[in-house]
Amino acid sequence: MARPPKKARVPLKKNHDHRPRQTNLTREDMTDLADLSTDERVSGKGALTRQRTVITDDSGALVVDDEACIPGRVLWAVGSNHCAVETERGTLECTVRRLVRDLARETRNAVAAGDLVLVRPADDRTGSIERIEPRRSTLSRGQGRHAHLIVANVDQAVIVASSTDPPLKPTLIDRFLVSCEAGNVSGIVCVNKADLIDPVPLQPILGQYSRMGYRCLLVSALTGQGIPALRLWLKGKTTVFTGQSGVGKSSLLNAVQEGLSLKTGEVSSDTGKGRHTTRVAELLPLQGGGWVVDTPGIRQLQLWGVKPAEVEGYFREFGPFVAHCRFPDCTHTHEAGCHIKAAVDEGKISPLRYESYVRMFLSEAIDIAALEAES
Ligand SMILES: Nc1nc2c(ncn2[C@@H]2O[C@H](COP(=O)(O)OP(=O)(O)OP(=O)(O)O)[C@@H](O)[C@H]2O)c(=O)[nH]1
Ligand SMILES: [Mg+2]
Ligand SMILES: [Zn+2]
Repeated sequence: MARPPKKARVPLKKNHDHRPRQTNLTREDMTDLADLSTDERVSGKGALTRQRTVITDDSGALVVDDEACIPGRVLWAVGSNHCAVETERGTLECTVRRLVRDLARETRNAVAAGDLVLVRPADDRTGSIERIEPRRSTLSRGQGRHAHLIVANVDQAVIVASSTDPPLKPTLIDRFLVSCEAGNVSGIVCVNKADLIDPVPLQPILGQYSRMGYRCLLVSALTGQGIPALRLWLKGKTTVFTGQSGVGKSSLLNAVQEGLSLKTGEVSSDTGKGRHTTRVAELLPLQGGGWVVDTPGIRQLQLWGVKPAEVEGYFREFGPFVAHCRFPDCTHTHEAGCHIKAAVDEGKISPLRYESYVRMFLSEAIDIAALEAES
């Protein structure tokens, strides 16, 4: 028998996490201001004590009026309060209930493409998201003190890099792989623009990922090389395409399925960088079954929710060696008796991967120190 709902005190997002801007208000700022006038009761003791009593079920999920709500899946979301949700009544354009937004304390955006939600329809075109269901996987990135949730509930991520133009950056691939591991998403390494290079020098890099158990593919959206294999891997799954701007994520998706007609853009001849052609992460159905999410390219990937000491755990190939380091809290950066460093010297761990590890370990440590110094 279902247990009765219970009351819980929950902390909410602070009202003023950042200094309010005085001018140039964007549409998002306007909705935030409109929210301030709601009648929610807030403790008078300042932002730190802002809490509210909510009704939850056994699993801690918000109790909502089931009769008035229907389940759905977020196809795309812009900011925290505007999204499209696919439901049995068609696609509804939705806002997000204020409490749901306030409960998303860690993330800048309350909802993301792929989120499973309960919607209260207002009419046959619009509605309001009343609850977000627990996520089985996420892909997020840090943005200062907050996370930006890129996508939720995907099975796998195709980490797209280009062989050149923009140049291949193995350390960025490693960052994406760590981010996938941390979010419970299975990572696939996909190097695009195979038509522009001699593939031989690339083989050792792809080989290193294959040996670790990651699926890898050298493809060309232009010539179609590798596209049938990619199509096969996407079938029946929900897959996000992620990577730097200009590597060809949208072009690959267009090659996988004619008719997607995603907008693609030139790589700047001055900077060698993409121009951020894709603006919003959007869930799209595949004809053969499955879903894909095209995402805007990102320049830098700041990890989220990964402490420096946890980074080693996301480097799969370190597993057999870490327990043998002389010091149990070895950071594998400078310590004597470090078996990770020994494995690098003996050719058992790739020096490129080790370099990525050290960079990630140090940058996470620096980021955390900076945030602590700020507060
Ligand atoms: N030569 C070659 N060019 C490609 C290939 N794939 C994509 N391009 C070109 O690379 C440029 C960028 O492609 P997009 O598909 O827009 O890249 P994106 O990763 O979606 O970029 P953002 O949306 O900005 O993140 C375009 O000019 C494409 O024509 C390829 O396989 N070979
Ligand atoms: Mg794109
Ligand atoms: Zn060590």
